[in-house]
Amino acid sequence: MTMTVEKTRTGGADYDAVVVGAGFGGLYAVHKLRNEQGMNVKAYDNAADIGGTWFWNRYPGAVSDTESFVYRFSFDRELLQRGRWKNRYVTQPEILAYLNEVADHLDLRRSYEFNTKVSAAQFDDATGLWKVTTDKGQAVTAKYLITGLGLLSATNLPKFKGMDTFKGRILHTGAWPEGVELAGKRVGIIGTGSTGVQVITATAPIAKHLTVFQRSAQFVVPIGNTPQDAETIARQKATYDDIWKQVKSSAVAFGFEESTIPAETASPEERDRVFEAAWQRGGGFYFMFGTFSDIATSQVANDAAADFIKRKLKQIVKDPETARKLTPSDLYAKRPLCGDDYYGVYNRDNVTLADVKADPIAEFTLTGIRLASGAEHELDVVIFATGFDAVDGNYTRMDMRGRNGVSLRDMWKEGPLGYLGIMEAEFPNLFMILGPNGPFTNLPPSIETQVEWIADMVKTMEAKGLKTSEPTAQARDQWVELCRTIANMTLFPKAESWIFGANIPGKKNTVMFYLAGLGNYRKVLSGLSESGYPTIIFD
Ligand code: N01
Repeated sequence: MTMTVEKTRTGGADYDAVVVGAGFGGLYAVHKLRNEQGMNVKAYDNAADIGGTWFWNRYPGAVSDTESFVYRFSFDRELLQRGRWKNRYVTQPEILAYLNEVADHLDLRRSYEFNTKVSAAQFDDATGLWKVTTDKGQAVTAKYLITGLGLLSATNLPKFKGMDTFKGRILHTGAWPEGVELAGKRVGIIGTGSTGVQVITATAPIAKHLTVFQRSAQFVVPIGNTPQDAETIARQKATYDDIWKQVKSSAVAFGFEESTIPAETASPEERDRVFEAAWQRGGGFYFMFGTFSDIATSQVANDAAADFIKRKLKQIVKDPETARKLTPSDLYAKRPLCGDDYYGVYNRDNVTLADVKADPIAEFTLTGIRLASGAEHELDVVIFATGFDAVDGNYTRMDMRGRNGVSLRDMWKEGPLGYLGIMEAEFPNLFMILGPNGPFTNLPPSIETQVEWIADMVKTMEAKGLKTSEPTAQARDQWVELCRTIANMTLFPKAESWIFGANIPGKKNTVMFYLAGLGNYRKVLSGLSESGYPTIIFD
């Protein structure tokens, strides 16, 4: 790619667009606006380099539980054909290397200022520009503000008494430093979500002793990770056009055909046959969406899937008391989890399971963790796999102000709103990538969908000489209501998880996703652009 220096075309502005984030979303936005539309783009990331989520989440065992062939961008044929991966699931170092390769291939790095956090963004009614302020005290103006802040990047670090006096090391999986050595150490892990499952299975074989502090027992199926042979990869590369067509018209975009057969109508023997095949195949989303079509919507189907997993757990875990603690008591309706022999980990002599729902963490001592019962666990390292203030957490931690100084934090205090997961009323020319009420899928295909729609709208505005765009409050409210209605057709709101903000004390439990799938979401977006954006106010 030849080096060019773009000139700002927006009168009175420092840049045409500011992009925040150097993950999948931000990188693609810089490419679309700068490389394809010739805009002068300034980009920031708080991290020291490219990668977003995959820069920070370097914990042992970090892997994407989406299969390697669809955990990447689809838009660049050359990059697709160059793609390298060893296993069915792509690891964090591989993803980070891939995103760096994308950045170099598309010459994106030169637009970025790293180690720079955007602390505030304010829309100026008089100039129609955004003023973006960083933690280094810089302030720049731009017509468009594109935020690729990540769905899961504001870390949730619960506070426990005595944490500051603990003599060992405290780490959060979402801000993992270089050079951590867990081998031979007494390690405690708090949290058993997707991250917990990965870090637990990776740590158990190397730690001197591992204590898992489990608050909620989880349904975990095998991931089925295997080396991927050259023939399979060649076949995937040769059929990418068909693969992406299928992915983008599917619901969860994981690269498998979702089932259309309800478990409700299947016999118990047939259900078990299908669940067993899925167990052998591996994959969390596959187990929930590839087996039967109604696991997430029918209590009968959900119970059948849950019972199957519970039976497996009982067969695998040798100690009946540990098996009892590991058995979930709620329904199977959180983000589906998968792991590499997760339940088998608890058969190891060097692993202890502490049920901190029954016996909560009372405090950190100088040398470990004491539970309410008085039981003490001596530890050298405590790993918090306690998740994130998801979806809106990154937005509300920033000071964002739209028309007439309206604060996003105030607007979203009863739960985030947002139109299409992309825009917000009274916040002109703000385009969020994976903002609230967007699709719940394998993320790269949803990110591409959103960035392409944003770039199209920007192109239309530039061609017509328009200054601002924002959704009507009515369209936004209707979208939020639609997301609620769809969510209530599923069993997901009945389980307590970050998907509804239930993991953060004090956070209002609310719908934050459009759960009707990527295919339907893409139809909504294309319908809007083809009909001239009837729900958007342009100025
Ligand atoms: O976070 P989580 P995560 N005391 O919120 C527990 C994506 N992801 O980082 O269930 C004790 O799911 C909490 O307990 P409970 C993926 O979308 C993707 O694991 O609230 N425990 C729970 O067990 C995923 O869903 C990949 O009762 C406390 C855990 O901590 C999302 O990230 C890999 C506690 C948090 O689980 C988030 O997953 C990894 C407390 N005070 C993650 N507070 C891929 O493979 C919380 N917990 C692509």
